[in-house]
Amino acid sequence: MLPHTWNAVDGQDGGNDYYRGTCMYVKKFRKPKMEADSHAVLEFCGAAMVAKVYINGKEVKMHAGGYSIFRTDITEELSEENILCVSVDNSYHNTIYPQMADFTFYGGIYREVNLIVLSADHFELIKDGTPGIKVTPVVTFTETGNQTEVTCEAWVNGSGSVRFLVDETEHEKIVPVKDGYAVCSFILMDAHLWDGIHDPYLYTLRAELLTDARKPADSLSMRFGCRKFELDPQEGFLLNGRKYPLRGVSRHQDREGAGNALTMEMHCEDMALIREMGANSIRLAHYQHAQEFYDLCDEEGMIVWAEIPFISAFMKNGKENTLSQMRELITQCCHHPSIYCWGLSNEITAANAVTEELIENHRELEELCHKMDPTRPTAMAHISTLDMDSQLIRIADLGAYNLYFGWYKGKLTDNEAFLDEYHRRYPYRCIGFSEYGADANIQFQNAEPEAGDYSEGYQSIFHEHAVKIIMERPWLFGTYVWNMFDFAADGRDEGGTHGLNQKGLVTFDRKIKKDAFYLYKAYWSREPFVHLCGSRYADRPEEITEIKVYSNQPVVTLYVDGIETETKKADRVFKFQVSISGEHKIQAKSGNLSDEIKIRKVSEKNPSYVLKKETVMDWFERLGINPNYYSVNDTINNILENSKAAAVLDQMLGEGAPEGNALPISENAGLRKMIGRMTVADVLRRGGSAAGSLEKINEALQKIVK
Ligand code: ADA
Repeated sequence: MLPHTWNAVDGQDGGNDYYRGTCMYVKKFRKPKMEADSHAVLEFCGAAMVAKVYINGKEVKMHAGGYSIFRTDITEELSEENILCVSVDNSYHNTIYPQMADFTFYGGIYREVNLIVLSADHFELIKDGTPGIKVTPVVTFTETGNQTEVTCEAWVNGSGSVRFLVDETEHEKIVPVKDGYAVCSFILMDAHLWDGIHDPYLYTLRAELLTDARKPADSLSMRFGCRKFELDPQEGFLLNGRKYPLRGVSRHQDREGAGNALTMEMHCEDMALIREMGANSIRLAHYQHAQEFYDLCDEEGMIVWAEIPFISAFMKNGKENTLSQMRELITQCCHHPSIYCWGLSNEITAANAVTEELIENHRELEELCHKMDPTRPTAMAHISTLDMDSQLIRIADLGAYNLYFGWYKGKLTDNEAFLDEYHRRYPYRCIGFSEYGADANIQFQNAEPEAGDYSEGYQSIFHEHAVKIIMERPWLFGTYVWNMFDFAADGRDEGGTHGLNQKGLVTFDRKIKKDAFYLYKAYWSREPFVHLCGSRYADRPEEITEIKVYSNQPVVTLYVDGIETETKKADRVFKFQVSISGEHKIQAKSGNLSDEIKIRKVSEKNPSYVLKKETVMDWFERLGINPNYYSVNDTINNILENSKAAAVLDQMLGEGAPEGNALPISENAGLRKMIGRMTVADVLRRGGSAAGSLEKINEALQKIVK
């Protein structure tokens, strides 16, 4: 049954051991009803990563890239009864992206497959998965309104002419097909603008292929929106001439139990949650998402950063694949009014240095984007370790940094210090904050949250800081919480769970909104609400506990056991100190809005609220580990603080590293983010290493005093 992935379970349970290989999908089908000269085209909306399509034993198509649409004409191969075989392979390839990244590379035919029957003359659908037509509106503001030029293009196999209609009858033109191509443009005076989340108005273009026959030989339609995006280093983002800072979230497409094989309901649920929070922009990371989701962004007025999976580790043989994935992304998505930029790469220097080849790859991508789409800028998301002066940064039109100060390392205020420094040095360049966030497992609760405890409370503190510094910096053209949803990264094993990146504001199953979700809602949404934080922090050992409320109302009153206790005026974050003894009902009210939680005073910390650190494997326990010396029970981060111990790690973990992962771990920021908080023992066990290497490395570490 499609859509399907074979990694819905093993890609989400940790261990970095999910099946990466080839599977074969087989289906028998009868030849569809078709005229003698008509065509049958097979459409795949997503097969990860490499697909080979066979009809009746003959290979008809090979496609490399797990996230884009591809089609193939199978007319010639069809018999009355047919066997379709598709081999899909998500194993390691040093030519296809992604290969190293912090998410699971699910394998399978995980989006729809369709069989399309076309007349002899038809719109082109094969090249780079083109939709056959293209529409490009360019808005120019006049003194009284706007004048919008809408260019309509069509690619045709066959001859005749194309009738283009905007919204059925109002604007109509018929143009002859010349060399398989037809183009025309319309001028819309005072077009109804597509205006972000406030008024995402969409027009529809219809194209009909006219031949001698009475009815059109083929017809297609496509929605479009008329809007003007501008980016300015000082003003930030402008929509239709007015300042419109992009404040949003990143989204990975997968979810618990389903992997990347999604239903329309799931896409809609994701969008509804993002809308509820009040975001106006989404970074669709780190690859091309389903057309259904870009459509939802168009409909809901979300402004979108679209990108290809050129990520983490540069592969010298991967250039062709970056170019083909970008060609497909732009060809298949450029009509979406929601998209404002094409993302060339993400943290591409996480595992390697900036080399000439890397620069050249980016230059070619940049050129391709501008050639294919002169209307949109390109963007790159950099890792914090990339030098602000690097020539790599100058390649894309928009620069942006993924910063995690206050989570992986450093302190919260390092984030704004970094961004301010960049803005000071390069006031003429646009800068965005492409990722920031902290992991939170809703199980972990305490009164004094701190970085690294994976508590829901620390995630809230992290974002309270982040949202504030973002508000104060309107020149940041776009900012993106990493991530809207928890997502699978099978290589992770941390934070009290396996295989999960828990930086989501909403859990992997979309069922629980973490407290930080409501913080953003308080800043961004106009829907009045009050939210009491800490509903999952029920057992509290402290005598005086902090009760925190997030709200977009100016005044909040607190009730303890039904008794009015305190009224506070504050800006979105309201903090109350409450003495507790026994069980309490806490209520927060503002006008007729209210929320309620139950807490109780306990004598000791509830142990299930605290992340348990895994320690030694039993045979080491028996051998005895000297705690004054480094051992495999130390975390990678701790070990890297000591140069001698770091050298041991670099040498031992470096053996057998895959291609691209060229830097030793001490310099490999990407890898360090993934495994820095894990112990060496955990990393080796999870990687399936033999016990021998664990012993060998432990022996070497035990010689280095702490
Ligand atoms: C990087 C990367 C993301 C993400 C993040 C994290 O910034 O771009 O894919 O996983 O790290 O959570 O560490």
